[in-house]
Order: sequence, then structure tokens, then C-alpha cells
Amino acid sequence: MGRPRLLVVSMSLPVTAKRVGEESWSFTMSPGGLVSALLGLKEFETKWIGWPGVDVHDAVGKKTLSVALAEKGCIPVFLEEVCDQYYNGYCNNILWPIFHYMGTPPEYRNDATITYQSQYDAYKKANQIFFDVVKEHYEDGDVIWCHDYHVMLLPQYLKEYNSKMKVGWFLHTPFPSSEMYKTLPSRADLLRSVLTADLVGFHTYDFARHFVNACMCILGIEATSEGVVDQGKFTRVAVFPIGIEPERFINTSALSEVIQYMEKFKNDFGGRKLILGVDRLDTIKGIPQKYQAFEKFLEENEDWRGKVMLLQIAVPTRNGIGEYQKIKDQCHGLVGRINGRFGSISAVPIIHLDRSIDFNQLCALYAITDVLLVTSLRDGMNLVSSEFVACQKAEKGVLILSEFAGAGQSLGAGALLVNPWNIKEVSTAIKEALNMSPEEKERKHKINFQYVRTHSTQQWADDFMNKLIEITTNAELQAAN
Ligand code: ADQ
Repeated sequence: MGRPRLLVVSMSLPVTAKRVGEESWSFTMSPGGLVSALLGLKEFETKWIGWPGVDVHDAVGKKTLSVALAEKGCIPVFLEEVCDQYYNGYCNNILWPIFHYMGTPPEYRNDATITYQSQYDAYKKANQIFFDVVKEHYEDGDVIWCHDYHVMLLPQYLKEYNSKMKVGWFLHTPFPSSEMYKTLPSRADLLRSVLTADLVGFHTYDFARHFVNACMCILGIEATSEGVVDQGKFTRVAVFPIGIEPERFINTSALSEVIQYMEKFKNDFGGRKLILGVDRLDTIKGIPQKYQAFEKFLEENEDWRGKVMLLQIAVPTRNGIGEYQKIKDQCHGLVGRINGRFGSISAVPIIHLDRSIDFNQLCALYAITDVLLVTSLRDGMNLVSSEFVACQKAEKGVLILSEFAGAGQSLGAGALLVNPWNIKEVSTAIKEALNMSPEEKERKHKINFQYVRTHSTQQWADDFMNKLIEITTNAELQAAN
């Protein structure tokens, strides 16, 4: 029997649409790790269901966009009136901060009409809209893979509609300790829904353990080493550390265009050592903490001034949320201060770019980087660290990695692990990385390169899907008895 067709459901489609005429659309790749990871899903016939990144109110627009997306294997979910309170509100200003230990903002803007309840209602409605689209496109035998905190109610809607549907749910962020998760008013509803899925996956053992603990203390249900049992129904809970598509990075780094970029960048940087940061501009990525640590390093190591630079590429996301504007201003303020203190007429120590860069340029930068600095305050995995390892070859740069990124558990042995809140510790790690012997760099690089090579996104998707396919659903069990 062939492999089943896969319906991937996530908030965002891999492409973001822009209307360029009454009936025509242009597309750009959506930013972020989930999209990067899922682009590696090549072994399955896949339909991707998600929001196209734009509000479309008219029938002509909806129809023409659906046709254009169908050619890319994508099916749009139109969220329109619920989008703001669902996406900017419940998802990104309530769930995201709780899942990353940033607390719960009572409201996300000064507007008394927007409450926790109104945002949760929008979340329910949006999940219902996702459900309607999945229902319309579902064919017998399809496997449905739901991604992330945006669609936690979807498994329940699907199973209530048709208990024979095979449903998996994977969380790309951390799942927090139950003490943090317990603060969420709708904590029990979300857990109960996720538990209707046949397979629930996380990046690390810690996240899976936190989830199981939350189920035990909030729902009072039993756990086994394989999962949890709720009212006689067993849900498998397992760990699937995500990877990248290593060959894509390795092969791109060898292209002549990329090699030309490497030469050009090295020339532009005037022989200075390069410390690189590549992050979505997000509070969880710890970019201000990174700048403070670099400032400390420059303060304490006068001999390195003028010989090292930090290039931070910070692609803005979630522009509809005030916090994201604040973090941008905070970063700009710090960069101004540090460049003012330590810059010269010919060079400044920090270059901060508020934008995404093209893939070939990104690979060229990874390849010539001396130190990749990842200071996430919390991060589900962090794919940037793996991408850097894949592109490094002759240079064998050093990875400084936050212990609060999931990647710390897989790439920690070949990295310098740091607590990003400890500015002094990160500053010391920068010094250690810049002074590391070639032998030690090579030793560390080998460990991580071997890991990144053998833990690809394809492997991750295959592991999840194979486990999901082999699970006997509760409906099948009942039919057999
Ligand atoms: P993200 O928070 O988006 O992903 P990450 O895993 O680092 O974080 O992935 C970011 C992706 O976007 C990478 O592929 C990177 O190359 C790309 N990117 C970032 N900034 C860029 C820029 N300026 N220009 C070009 N490309 C850029 C979420 C979770 C993570 C988890 C992933 C996958 O927050 O913890 O690792 O999903 O599960």
C-alpha cells in the first residue's frame, strides 16, 4: 500500500500572498522556522492548508487566490474578521508569551472591548474555520498533521466530526512547565482537545514531560512512559527533534555565486572577525541581551575593538503587535549607543538590519562567520544554529548557543552553551570563541556537523508520520472489538 496523502495544517502557508491586480497575485516565501522545516517534506503527496497572510474580502479575490495557490499545493483559510483577535491577540499575545515563560498580558492593547474572552472566542472561531476547510478537502485515508499552538482546538473538532480521521499535532515552541501553563484560563480545554489527537509531538523530552505533567495536574489523568490515558483513550506523546535540509545548505555554499558573495563580504568587513546573529525580531530571541553582552565584551577587551563586528539580521514579524515595535526601538537604541561608544570614522561594531536576506547571501554569511551568537531566552529548537553548522567548512566557526533553545540539547556538545540572561557569561564566551584554537574548533565542528547531517527535516517528518500511520486509532480499536 502506498503512503497516505498528507494534509498539513498550520497558521501560515509557506507563501505569503500580495494582491497585484483585480485577479492577480504575487507570492513571497513566508518567514520563520516552521515553513523552513516543512519545505523538506518531499516524500509525501502533501496539501498545505493555512492563512495566506492577507485579508481578502471579495469573492473574486478569494476565487483567484485559491486557484493561484492550488498550483503550489496550497489551500487558503480566510480568517478576515477574526484574524486580529485570533492571531495578534490570542495566539501571539497570550499563548506565545506563556509558552515562552514571558507571562500573560491581560490585554494586548488599550481597548476595553478586547478581553481575554473575546480573544479566546476568536481563537475558537478561527479553529472552526480551519476545521471547515480541512473537512471540505479531506478524503478517506488522508492523514492530518496539525502544527503549532495556533490550532490546538482543531484535533477535537476533527475527531468529533469523524473519529476515523488520523490526526497528529506537533508543537514547534517549548511547552512550558505546568506551573506556567496553569495560568492560562482555558488551560483544560486546550489540553483536552490536543489529547484527542492520535499522536502529540515535541522537540525535546523536557517539553514532552512538561506537557504530560500539565495533563496530570490539570486534568488529573494518568501517564505511562508512552503517553497519557484520558477517559480510557490513550494518546501517544513522543519526541521528534526537528532538523534542516542539510544538503540544501551544503550545496548552496559551494555555488560560485555564493563563493563570490563570501569574497565580497570578507572584503566589505575589512578583515574584521565576524560575529553573526540571524533571528526573527522577537522578544524570545534575546537580541537586546546579545547587544548588551557584546557591549560588555568591547568594554572589557580593548584589544579587540576595531577587530571584530557583530552583524545582526533581524527580520521583523508580527508587526500588528505593540511589543514587537518596542523591541525594534530597544534594539535600535542599543545599537546607536554601542556604535557611538565604540565606533570609529571608518567602521562601527554593530550592523543591525531590519530585514530578511536572500538565501544565497545567508549561506555565504554563515560560511564566513567566525562566531554564531544565539541568545534565545526561550526557543523551541532554533534552526539557525543547524543552518550555520551545515554551511561551515574551512572556517569552522564557533557556535555560542543559549541553553534555553531546544537546540542546546542536540548541538550543545559542539557549542559553547550560555545563559543569555548572564551578560558577563556571554561576553566571556565571545572571548573564548574568538580565541579558540583551530584544533578545538575543528573538534566541535565535527561533532555538530555529524549531528546536523544525520538529523534532517526529512528524517523528522518521516519519524512523525511513520509513528502516526502505525498508530491504531481508538475508532479502529472499537471497530475491531
Ligand atoms: P522561528 O522562531 O522562526 O521558528 P528558527 O528555528 O530559528 O526560529 O527558524 C528561523 C528560520 O527563518 C530559519 O530557517 C532562518 O534561516 C530564517 N530566517 C530568520 N531570519 C532571517 C532573515 N533575516 N533572513 C532570512 N532568513 C531568515 C519556530 C520556533 C523555533 C523552531 C522552529 C521550527 O520558534 O524554535 O526551531 O519554529 O520548529
